[in-house]
Parts: sequence; structure tokens; C-alpha cells
Amino acid sequence: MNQHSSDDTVFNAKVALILVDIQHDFLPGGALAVPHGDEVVPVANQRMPRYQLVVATQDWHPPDHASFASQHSGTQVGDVIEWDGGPQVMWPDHCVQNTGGAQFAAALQIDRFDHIVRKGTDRRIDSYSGFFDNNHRRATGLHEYLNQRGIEELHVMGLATDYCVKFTALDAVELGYRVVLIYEGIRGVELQPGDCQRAIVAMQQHGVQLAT
Ligand code: VGL
Ligand code: ZN
Repeated sequence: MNQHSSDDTVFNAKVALILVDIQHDFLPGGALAVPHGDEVVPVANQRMPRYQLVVATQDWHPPDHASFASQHSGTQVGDVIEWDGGPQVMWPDHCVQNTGGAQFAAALQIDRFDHIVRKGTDRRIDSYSGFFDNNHRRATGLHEYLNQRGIEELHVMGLATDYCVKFTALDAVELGYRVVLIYEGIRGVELQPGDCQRAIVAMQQHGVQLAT
């Protein structure tokens, strides 16, 4: 009856939805479980039909990835080491290529994805952002993909607020996109209390808009 309520507005062709790392290992029970991470899945499913372009990022690490504590003797999960010229958080083995943990959440309607960007594939360097590795040396190709399709605005949601969502949104702003964070669709790791709140403030300070 009410076909034009704001809830089911379809955004114009210059707006894309970016779903960040909604994968098994980041859901409760996964290797790097984000508390309440599963709650973003219905939000993503509900939102996808409203966009003409949907892109998902997928953390996709080799088994010996340098972000894994298992690769650095004497380190524990949560430690921060100096690695390749920058700080690197030590994570549990997660999102290993071609394992179940790297798959998208089972309930996620992946048939609605237009494109998937895999990141963190080089063992030597981590890649929180969907656009660049953590040292901004190599691009993933996401910017070119969006650019070729005339995308000017990105609506970002997924996991985790304080890592991959944050760095994807910050890079997007820097690349010139208008960026909107879908608040109900993000959850964070919160290694330190307040990390998620600080991440949201940092994003806002860099020009990310918050959609609640
Ligand atoms: C992520 C830590 C390590 C994320 C990925 O998706 O936020 N966090 N790898
Ligand atoms: Zn990772």
C-alpha cells in the first residue's frame, strides 16, 4: 500500500552499499568472534534490495598470514608488534582462504552481491580497508570498480566497527566518496573498552555521516 515509505526507498545509481567482512569467523562461535556480529546479517539482507550496486569485502588470508599470532613465536592474541614498518595487532588464525570460517554468513543473501573484493591475501601485510593494504602500498581494485560505475556515495556497514569498517570508511572519504555509516549494521571487536565509540568518533571527524 505505502510503496513510498522512506524505509524502502531505492537509492540512485551513484550510491553503493559496502558490506564489510560479514563472514563466519567474525560471528559468534567463529575464530575472531565479534560480539553480536550476527545481528548485522538481517540488517544487510533488509538493506540490499535498496541499492543498485552491492559490494562485499571478504577477509581472505593465506594460512601463514603475518597477522596471526601463531606465526610469531612468543606473541599472544591481542598483542601489538612492530611489523614491516608499522604496528600489527596479533589475531587468532581467521578467514583462511577456502575454509568455512572465511565464507560469508550462511544467512546472508549473497546472490544480491554485485561484486566481491578479497583482501589480506598477501601473507606479509594486513588489509583492514577494502581499498588498500595497511601501509597503503597496494590497492585492491575496489576504487577503480566503483569509479568505473560512477559511484559517488558509499553506505558502509558490517564487521568490525573498530577495524575493517573504520579503515574502509576512512579510505573512502580520502578517495573522495560521500560516506554514510549505517549504525544499526555495525558491530565491533572492542579489544579495549571504548574502541568502537572512538572509531565512530574518528570516522565522523573525518567526514563520515552517521545514519541511525
Ligand atoms: C578484521 C581483524 C582482523 C575485520 C579483519 O574484519 O574488522 N579485524 N581481520
Ligand atoms: Zn583479518
